[in-house]
Amino acid sequence: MTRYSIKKLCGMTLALGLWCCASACLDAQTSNAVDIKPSPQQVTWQDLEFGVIIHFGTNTFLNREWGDGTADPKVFNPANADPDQWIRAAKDAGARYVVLVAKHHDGFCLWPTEQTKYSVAASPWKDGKGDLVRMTADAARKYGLKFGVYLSPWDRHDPRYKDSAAYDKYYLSELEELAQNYGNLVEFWLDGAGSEGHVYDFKKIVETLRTYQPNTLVFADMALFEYGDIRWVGNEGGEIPYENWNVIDRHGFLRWRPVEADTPLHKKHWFWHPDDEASLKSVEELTTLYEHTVGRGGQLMLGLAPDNKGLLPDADVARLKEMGDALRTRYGKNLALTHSPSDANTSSALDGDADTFWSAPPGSHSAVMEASFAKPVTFDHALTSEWLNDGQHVEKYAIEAWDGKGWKPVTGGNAIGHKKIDAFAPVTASRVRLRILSSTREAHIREFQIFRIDAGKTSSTTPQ
Ligand code: FUL
Repeated sequence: MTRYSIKKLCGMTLALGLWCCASACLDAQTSNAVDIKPSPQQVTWQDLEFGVIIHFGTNTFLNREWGDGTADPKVFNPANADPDQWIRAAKDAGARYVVLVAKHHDGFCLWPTEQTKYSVAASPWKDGKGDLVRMTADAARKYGLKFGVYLSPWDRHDPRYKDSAAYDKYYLSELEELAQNYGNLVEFWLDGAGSEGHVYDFKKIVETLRTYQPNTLVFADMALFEYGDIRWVGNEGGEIPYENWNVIDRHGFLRWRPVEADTPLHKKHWFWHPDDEASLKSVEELTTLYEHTVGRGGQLMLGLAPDNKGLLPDADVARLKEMGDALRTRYGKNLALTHSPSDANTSSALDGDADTFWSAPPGSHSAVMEASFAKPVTFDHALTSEWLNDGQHVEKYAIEAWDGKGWKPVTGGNAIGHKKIDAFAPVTASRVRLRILSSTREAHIREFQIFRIDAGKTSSTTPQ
């Protein structure tokens, strides 16, 4: 049986490695990269764009980020644990999926597992009869969000952790409970923190997951070169470096690996801490996070932390709503919808419908798509989205506006991918065009949208 030892990896180094490696390697890999497409599950997941990850456990009651596994389960006693409130707040922000940390590094389980006594069953909460995985899964589904779980491989409580084979057995049994009893899981989070040097049987872990959950995507920042369906961005700051390519190599395993950027709502704090209002991110920071993650073709995973009563603090709930309102205001009025009549192909990218797309001529490697308007429109942001089912093809693009005499550059970049948001100084024009300057195959554009967001802002969301 193949076994793997964990090593935390920075995805972007390897991503860049694909595009920058020596010529023989580059030829072999890029010719294959063009052929690689996402699975239907990855396509569906990428459309979710924005999720939340929820941390709640003994740490919440002990003012800790990383519990050492010695906390008495009796400290876990929230007076009013209310996953409905958590999920409503996440939904207000615009999130479409939720991952619950079912077990963090301290080993304490939020469901009444039969595999250890170190769980909510040993706590006074609901007289040991509660199940937070069940409550959170139910709440997520009630409000239309997808549900997934995080099960920390690193376990600082369980004595079996010292013995890899015994611990694998334990971990697999925990996983079987989660995979069999809580409905469809959208994502399974394998966190590499703390596991350096430990050997896990990941092949078996993923096989077991797939037995019960064939559609779950595995998030992995560790040595799951063959299996990881989602890659870690390499930082916890909510920043996806541009350019962002979906097909990247991991130790010779070239796969479609979309990126997820996890970052907490409170700076550097995944768990709740008393008197921590000052670390709450501002609305501006949150919209920037969105634009530097979703706006660069990846997924935003925002960390939420219920307090020791089991509720998200009022300030967090209010901030999440403000974030959602700000995003709805910024991207709620797509000026491209007011375009003059055009051919059906072009309309498919200007119609605000992500299920239709414009196609460049078959076999082409460059093409132009134009939107014209009866009256000039003023805009300072553009949102472009590539139809990825057939692979990621656009390598270079430009957005241009007609000034009455000629086409003038507005903005541009290389990768588009799932979504690309560009910000620029306001432009007024009655003709705007998207030029695909280079694509590996003919380009497919789901959406080309323009917005007037903040007059006067000139900084680009794309690092130059
Ligand atoms: C990290 C963990 O060590 C943090 O505590 C948190 O759970 C974060 C989402 O992942 O690796």
